[in-house]
Order: sequence, then structure tokens, then C-alpha cells
Amino acid sequence: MDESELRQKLIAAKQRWAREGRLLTGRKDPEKTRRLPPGQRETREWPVLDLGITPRVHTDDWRFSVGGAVEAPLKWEWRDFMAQPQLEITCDMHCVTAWSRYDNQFKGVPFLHLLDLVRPRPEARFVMLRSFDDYTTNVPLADLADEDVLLAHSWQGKPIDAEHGGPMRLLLPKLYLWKSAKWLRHITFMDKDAPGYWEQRGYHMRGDPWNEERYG
Ligand SMILES: Nc1nc2c(c(=O)[nH]1)N[C@H]1C(S)=C(S)[C@@H](COP(=O)(O)O)O[C@H]1N2
Ligand SMILES: [Mo]
Repeated sequence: MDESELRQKLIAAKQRWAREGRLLTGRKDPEKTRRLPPGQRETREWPVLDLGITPRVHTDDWRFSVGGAVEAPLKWEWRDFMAQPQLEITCDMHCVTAWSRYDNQFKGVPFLHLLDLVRPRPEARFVMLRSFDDYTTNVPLADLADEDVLLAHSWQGKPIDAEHGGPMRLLLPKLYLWKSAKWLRHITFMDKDAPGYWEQRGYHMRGDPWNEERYG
């Protein structure tokens, strides 16, 4: 599948989701007249933020799985993951600690493709992401069902460093970066929302930088 075919396929998948009403979050898109969300400042660095443990997961030992409210749970080894359609995107990243970094080029497997494979059940509305460092974070499915969401393995043309979540991390640029789980290991689809690591400690359940959803 070439890139333009893949993009067409992703757009069709997104339209399907919109028709099913699953992209409605009940919130209006704020007017994005500027590039920097409120309260943020731009950085050229890429700071490292995590729980202080860097799991070193070799691609030979890497395992990824999806379960919960889906028709077709899956388990991947690294070669299965890399055999999926690949997409490159350029995005801005916004961290709740107030830095934003522009024009990051990521490559990976589109989340919409994963949704096609696992087929979430009608009741599925949220997911819990789990990582190799036991970090967890919850995300509304509506925010994941978008063309710019990747299971990312490369940044600026190179494998993502272990510090930044390699070999694979989620990339969900429209929410604060704590939702973009590094070293992603498992995704559970859920009918009800539940708080992850930072959400249990006061962070917002959704985390939209344009609405400054920093704390719950
Ligand atoms: N597995 C895992 N993912 C994580 C974290 C973590 O501690 N563990 N920290 C989150 C937070 S709070 C932020 S701001 C971003 C930071 O990503 P970076 O270190 O690549 O900048 O990763 C998020 N993903
Ligand atoms: Mo963060």
C-alpha cells in the first residue's frame, strides 16, 4: 500500500467513525488562531520526562498487545508491528510542564489502522495505555481515532531513543504529552473511563492543551 492509498484509507476510517457518532466529545474545538496553546512557551530542546526509570526494551524482546472491549484482540512481536502500514507526520508537542516543541517528524503505524484491525465493540469509549515501566494513562477513544495519532518508532528519521520511549511510544499530539505513553506495551479498551498514573494524582482526564485541561 503506498502512502496516498493509506491516507485515503485512513480518511475513510475516520469518516466511518464520525458517522457512528464516536468522534463526538461534547466539546467544541476552540479557535486556534495561534500556534502556541495558552500558558505554553516554545523550546528547541526535547526534554525527557518520566518516572525516572528507562526501560531498555530490545526489539527481540518487545511484545505489544491489545485487549478489552474489542472484537479481535491482538499480540505483536516487533516484526508484526513493522509489517503494518507506516505513516510519517509532522506535529507540535505540548507538555503540561509548559514547554511546546514545534515540527517534530514522527513515523509509525497509524492508530486508525490499529482500530481497523481490533474492531472496538460499540460500548468501547476509552482506553487505558500501559507501558513497560508500569506507567498508565487513560485516553478517550474519540481523541485516538484521528489521522495524526501514531504508534511511533522513529523521530526525525531515526529510531526513537530509549529516553523518549523507544522502541515504540504512542504519539497523540492534540493532547498534553503525558497522554503519549512511552514504551507502550498494552492497550485495554473500556466502556467507562478510569484514571491512569497522573490522572490519579490530579491531572485532567482528557488533557486538551487548547482548553488548558492541566488539572482535573
Ligand atoms: N511510559 C511512560 N510514558 C510516559 C511517561 C512516563 O513516565 N512513562 N511520562 C509522560 C509525561 S508526563 C510526558 S511529559 C511525556 C514526556 O515525553 P518525553 O520524555 O519524550 O519528552 O511522556 C509521557 N509518557
Ligand atoms: Mo509531563
